[in-house]
Amino acid sequence: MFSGVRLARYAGSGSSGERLAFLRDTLAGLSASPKAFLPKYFYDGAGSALFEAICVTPEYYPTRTEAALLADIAPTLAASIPDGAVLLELGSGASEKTRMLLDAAPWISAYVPVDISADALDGAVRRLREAYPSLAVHPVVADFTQAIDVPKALAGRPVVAFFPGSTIGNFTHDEAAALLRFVRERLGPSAHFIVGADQVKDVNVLLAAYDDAGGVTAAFNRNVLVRIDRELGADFVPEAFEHRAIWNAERERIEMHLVSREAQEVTLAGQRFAFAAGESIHTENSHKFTPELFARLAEAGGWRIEREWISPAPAFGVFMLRA
Ligand code: AVJ
Repeated sequence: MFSGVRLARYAGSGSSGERLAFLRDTLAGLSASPKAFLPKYFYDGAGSALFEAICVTPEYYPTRTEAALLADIAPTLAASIPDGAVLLELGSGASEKTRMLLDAAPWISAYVPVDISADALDGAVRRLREAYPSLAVHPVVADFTQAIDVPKALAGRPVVAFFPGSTIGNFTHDEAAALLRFVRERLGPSAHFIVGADQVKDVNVLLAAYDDAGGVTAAFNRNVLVRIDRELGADFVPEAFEHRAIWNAERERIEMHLVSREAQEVTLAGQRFAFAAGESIHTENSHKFTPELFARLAEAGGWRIEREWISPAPAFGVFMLRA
């Protein structure tokens, strides 16, 4: 089995294909109008660590709310996890919530964490192997929208996919339905899929969660500029951009932006990009759901909802889907 360290060398952001895709997407985003980046590029090592820091701010309720809900329902979830199942997690990051399932269903035979950040996977895998010595852990460094593969060594075992954290909120409704369908097609007709989806709620609660007083979310947002400078050789001055979180009521989503404090120019790969004062780069969407909306997307993706749980306020949903 590959160690996390070797995987990092194979397929981490250090590989030239990854760097090229990052450059291509960043150039396209800066050429677009309005300017926009893809949220998956937040997650270099520093960005993954900043996200973990966001999760423990007082304002960012999703992580602790979902964790409390999962702790409550873990026995029920476990009851539907087949003996010897492979647990496949999309965007596993630090794999903290995973432990709740592993503890409740010790008959899970293998764990396949899929994450775009080799650094985040490395640490998570090291800690999990120590805590669960009899669990087979097969980390995969990948963009889960492009590739979801159960390692060949585990073929034939029942698969339970796990997609917590409302990461699905990063996608538009059409993209989310397509992703749900992609997972359904990759995992086959016997698959189970446990998805966490944050719910529409009081706008002030939402805005605070994406603009914490300690400035951790602002640092997370600006870190993508730091990363573009370091990995792609651009000359962004991160502090010349202001972090902004807004609620888009029509689309029911929080948007994060980086707003240019003044007119300025930035150079990337020999191309110059002009910013007007107040012009923004749209860096992330975080869609919020109702049970009805989530059900519609799940059905569009070929799933049916076997059970759903919504926490007391601040409302967060966990959905158990069957193919
Ligand atoms: C990891 C995508 C679920 O959208 O809430 C946290 C990322 N962005 N604060 C989210 C995030 C700003 C987070 N997801």
